[in-house]
Amino acid sequence: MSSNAPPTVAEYVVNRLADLGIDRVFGVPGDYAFPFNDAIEKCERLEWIASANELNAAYAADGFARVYGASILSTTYGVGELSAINGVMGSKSQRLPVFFIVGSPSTRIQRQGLVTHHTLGDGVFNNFQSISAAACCVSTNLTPDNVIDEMERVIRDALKFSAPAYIIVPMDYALMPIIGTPIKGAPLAHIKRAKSDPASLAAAVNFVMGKVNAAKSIVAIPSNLVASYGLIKQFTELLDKSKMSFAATPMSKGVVSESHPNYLGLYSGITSSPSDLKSVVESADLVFDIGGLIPEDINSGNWTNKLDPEKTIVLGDHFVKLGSTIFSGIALEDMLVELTKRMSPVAPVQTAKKLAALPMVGAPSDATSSANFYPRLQKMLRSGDVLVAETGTCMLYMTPMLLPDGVGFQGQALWGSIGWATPATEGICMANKAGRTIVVTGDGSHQLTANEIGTMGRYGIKPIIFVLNNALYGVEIVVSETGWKYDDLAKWNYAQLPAAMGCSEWFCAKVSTVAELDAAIEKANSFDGASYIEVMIPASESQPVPVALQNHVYKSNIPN
Ligand SMILES: Cc1ncc(C[n+]2csc(CCOP(=O)(O)OP(=O)(O)O)c2C)c(N)n1
Ligand SMILES: [Mg+2]
Repeated sequence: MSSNAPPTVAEYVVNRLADLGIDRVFGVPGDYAFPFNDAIEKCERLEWIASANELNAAYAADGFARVYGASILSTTYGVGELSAINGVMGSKSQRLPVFFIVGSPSTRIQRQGLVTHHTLGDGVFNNFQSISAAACCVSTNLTPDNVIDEMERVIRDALKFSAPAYIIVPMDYALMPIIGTPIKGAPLAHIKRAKSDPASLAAAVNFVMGKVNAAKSIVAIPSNLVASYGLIKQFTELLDKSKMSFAATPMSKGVVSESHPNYLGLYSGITSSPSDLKSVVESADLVFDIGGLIPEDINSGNWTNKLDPEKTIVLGDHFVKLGSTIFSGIALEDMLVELTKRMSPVAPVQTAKKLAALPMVGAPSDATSSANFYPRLQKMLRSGDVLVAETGTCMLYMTPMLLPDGVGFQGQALWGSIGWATPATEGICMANKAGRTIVVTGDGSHQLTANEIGTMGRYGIKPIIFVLNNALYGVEIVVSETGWKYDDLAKWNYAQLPAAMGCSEWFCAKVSTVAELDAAIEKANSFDGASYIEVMIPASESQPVPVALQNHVYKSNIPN
């Protein structure tokens, strides 16, 4: 190809996405995707990150998008894309723009009806597209003459709805030159993702300010969408100007620093922390639900959030709503900016109880346990760190835990697919330039995706990984009863895994006493490299919760 030749479809796609400032692609190669694999490897702005499998790649892309704002995932047709689907669905639930590129059999093969690998042998080539597209908010089937327009549409919609985009390209089209004039895009930070109807915006701002001026007590609750849309700065400016008190939910924990002077704690119904935060939020004259809170069980204390719809203003992604009053065509960003201009300081609200650091317990010779592990985890965190929480018992301990200044938090409360945290940590660590990435995972979850450690070692990233070894799917016992063999795990030697996967420079330890845990944390804190610490947790901790609480949580409280 001479330097003046137009790019191929594959080259155009990857370069147009690199314009967004995304600097890597997570994936697994495959023959139908070779034009993309080649184009990515040739693109100086992109690095290929070879994940151990497509599900891991999707989780890693999810993690990267949580910090950078968008990411790229590349798989082959059928077998590759279907393996990635669970991870991409998780990104859809978390509202993350992941560009999901799939290479498919050439149109020449398709037109001849030839039976090829990665098909059902029926000569049908479009039966997986609807499955993959269901995990996305926009999808496209590219050709040389639609690729320029289609890439603009796909990028615009993925960013506007903050959700994955599916891009499928037959192999022969991927290798053809594009037809038309290429478009050079802007970096993500310079893109306004949604625009407002000016009249709707003005009316909504006036309406909201009327409610603000009539309220004596106001609480704001940001959702994860504030982070997904890249609006943390705008939201923080609103907090600083208005002095509004705010609470997080499990899904939005760590979006704004928990040491912010206006921070109240974690609002999740009867599991709120501090516990009186539930009544403080629910008795406020006005609540700003920023982004749209998701009333999912874990995010709402098993549906025990009781926000009065007549006192809760939802600043949605493209609307503003209070009760039956709805303003449509309003970008969340514009609303935050306009309210910041208009709002004066409001009276703070307060909880009687304050969140505090966990008490440091445990003598050096004590066996490691949840009681002595989490205070030490909390103490080791420092500004810039991102704490990643896997679904399972550790999530229950970490969501109420107060985070030190400037510490981020990532979990998957809504989608809750165990195994997510290990590869997501890879993506988060690669995007997080501010500090360390520290993950806590249960052993059962880790067994699903532990092979991504080899990829972490290969690319030289330096996460700190805690694997809690109770040899059980412990949380399942907590929510049901002991004795089922299906909750027992194969007994792995976790601390030996990194070495077996080629991570020869890693600091690895298995700790079963408090003294060993303290020594391992001290080493990880000072070690210039990745650390992997296997912490023994007694299986006896995972006892069933009292029947009354089980009934409350899992039976009586389930809405009809
Ligand atoms: C993909 C997937 N499969 C199954 C489940 C059901 N599940 C939820 S938590 C859990 C057990 C987690 O065990 P572990 O990671 O060891 O954490 P522990 O509670 O023991 O600390 C399982 C199997 C799930 N959430 N996601
Ligand atoms: Mg376990």
